[in-house]
Amino acid sequence: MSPAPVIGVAVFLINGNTVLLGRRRSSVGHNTYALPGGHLEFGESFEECAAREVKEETGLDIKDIQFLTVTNNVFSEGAKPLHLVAVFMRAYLADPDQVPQNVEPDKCYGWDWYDWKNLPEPLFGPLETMVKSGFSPFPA
Ligand code: IPR
Ligand code: MG
Repeated sequence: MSPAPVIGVAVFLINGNTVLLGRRRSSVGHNTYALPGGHLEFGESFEECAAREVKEETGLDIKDIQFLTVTNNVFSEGAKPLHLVAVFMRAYLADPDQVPQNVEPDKCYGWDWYDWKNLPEPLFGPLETMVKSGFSPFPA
């Protein structure tokens, strides 16, 4: 039987013209650059999940958390099929002087700020799809 779809909340944490990305150590999307985020827990709002995941993964506190869009991602190839509903949020640093920490080094090689016009490669699949479609997380 196919596994149930999973819901992931990903956060475009915006700092000037840059966004925060980390290279994944996890098996899904291994070595790709991804936004902070993770699985939605029972009863959580998207905003609560965004704040919790960013804190758990980077130690950062965020503010002005807003829903941007949702994408439906089915990876049927490979040993472990995955259906990921990716909920994309936007947020800002609560304290602009706060520096990201690699709180979960088993899951990520480290966090850094990347210019939106000069993103690293390869990007995590769902993020790459959005970037290629011309999506921008910055306010119009
Ligand atoms: P966690 O919850 O460990 O941060 O999960 P994630 O970063 O692997 O993201 C969840 C979506 C997955 C299935 C790509
Ligand atoms: Mg995560």
